[in-house]
Amino acid sequence: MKKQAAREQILTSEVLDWMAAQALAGHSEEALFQAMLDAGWNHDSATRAVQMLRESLRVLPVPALALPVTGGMVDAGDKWVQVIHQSATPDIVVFASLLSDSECEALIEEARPRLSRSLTVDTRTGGEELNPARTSDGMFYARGETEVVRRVEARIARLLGWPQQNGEGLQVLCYGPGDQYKPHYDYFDPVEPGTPAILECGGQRVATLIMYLNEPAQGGATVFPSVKFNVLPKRGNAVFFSYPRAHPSSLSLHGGDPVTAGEKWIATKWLREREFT
Ligand code: PD2
Ligand code: ZN
Repeated sequence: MKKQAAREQILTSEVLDWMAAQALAGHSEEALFQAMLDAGWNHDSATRAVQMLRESLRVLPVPALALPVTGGMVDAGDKWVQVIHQSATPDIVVFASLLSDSECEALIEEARPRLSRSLTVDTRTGGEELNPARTSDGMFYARGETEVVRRVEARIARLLGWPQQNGEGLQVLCYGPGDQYKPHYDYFDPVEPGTPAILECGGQRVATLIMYLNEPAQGGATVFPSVKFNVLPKRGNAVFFSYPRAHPSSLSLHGGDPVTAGEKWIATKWLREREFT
């Protein structure tokens, strides 16, 4: 880094990524702090940068498959569920028939009249914004809102050993032809100014469960570009993944490929560190 007069610095994701790469390569916080000062950062900006680094590399407890897999099956309380894929780093589990056809139907039909163009949480402000990277329609169920939602939430809590209160309400999304969800991380970026306000209710997102409510005629795979793994949408199936660090080193980058024919319906459950209110 080039030497300049000490000054206020804006901490960008790029700078944080550079710091994280150094930290993960074994450089101490003290060495990084000194490198920031040497590069012309003032004391306060460099202190804040090191705090952000600590926040984004903090290892959080995450949900995981909580039960023994016997002959490829796990007991989810009210039914047995098949595990058809398991991999580590990131922890990814694919379930077959987590939901029944009638549960998928009910989630779609109760969501349909309530759909509107999807918004995402704006981490700059803590509010919500239209997101061009996500061209689907969506809605949120309140936690425990319907009998089917309660049944599905109980099943998820048991499978993943994570309290129901630590989950956001189920989000249902409908993608039409051409709609997609470009690759992104589901955690809230610690660098963004709106993130502290978002974390006040429930802490970080630590894991995601995407449940497929139907099968698009073509396209719409969920993709994990960092680990070159794809999941094809199949009604009732689901993909779970966790991210113990709110940082790209979690390898949890994922997206929804464009739907090229038909519609794709999913329900997503995001799991938080603590009770989500
Ligand atoms: O629809 C998907 O496959 C998808 C991809 C990426 C959904 C989400 N993210 C999500 O709901 O966070
Ligand atoms: Zn996502």
